[in-house]
Amino acid sequence: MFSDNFDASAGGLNVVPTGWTVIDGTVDVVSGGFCVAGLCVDLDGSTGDAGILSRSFALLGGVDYLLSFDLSGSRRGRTDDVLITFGTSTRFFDDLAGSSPYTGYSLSFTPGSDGVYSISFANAGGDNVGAVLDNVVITSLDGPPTEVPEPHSAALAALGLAALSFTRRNKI
Ligand SMILES: [Ca+2]
Ligand SMILES: [Ca+2]
Ligand SMILES: [Ca+2]
Repeated sequence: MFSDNFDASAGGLNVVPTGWTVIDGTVDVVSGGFCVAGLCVDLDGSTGDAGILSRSFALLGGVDYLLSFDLSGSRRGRTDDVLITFGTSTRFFDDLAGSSPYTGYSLSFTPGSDGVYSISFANAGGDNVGAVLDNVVITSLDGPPTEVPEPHSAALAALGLAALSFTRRNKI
């Protein structure tokens, strides 16, 4: 339902990637060997105050969502603490080594109700050298019903009704 490889953002120091919000501090949009491909984000900008990269989404209650992303160490020797959040789910990288290669990580979240929820990537500290982020993707594990091809809809609906009546029978 969402993906951004940052390649459409403008590169530069202390810039905000297109469509994102940077709270309290700055990030850099960098390129070349820092990235999986194209452009990516150094989570600690160039103002001595690491940013929190954030973005909000309207999500449906009860649906399982998966946030996945590629995260690398700073590639400049320093270690970094990085906190990732997705709704109420969190994932913390404690002393992520500068040499830690790009790795795909994920974080799942199931909203309790329909609403607007955020993802955020926060690098601790502010030495202008941060962990590097590329390829942020959110998928809905349940899949929207609109993706079901038409001819199968009726059959699935019938199956759903059968399951419902089965459930009801079992409750008695
Ligand atoms: Ca990229
Ligand atoms: Ca930086
Ligand atoms: Ca740092």
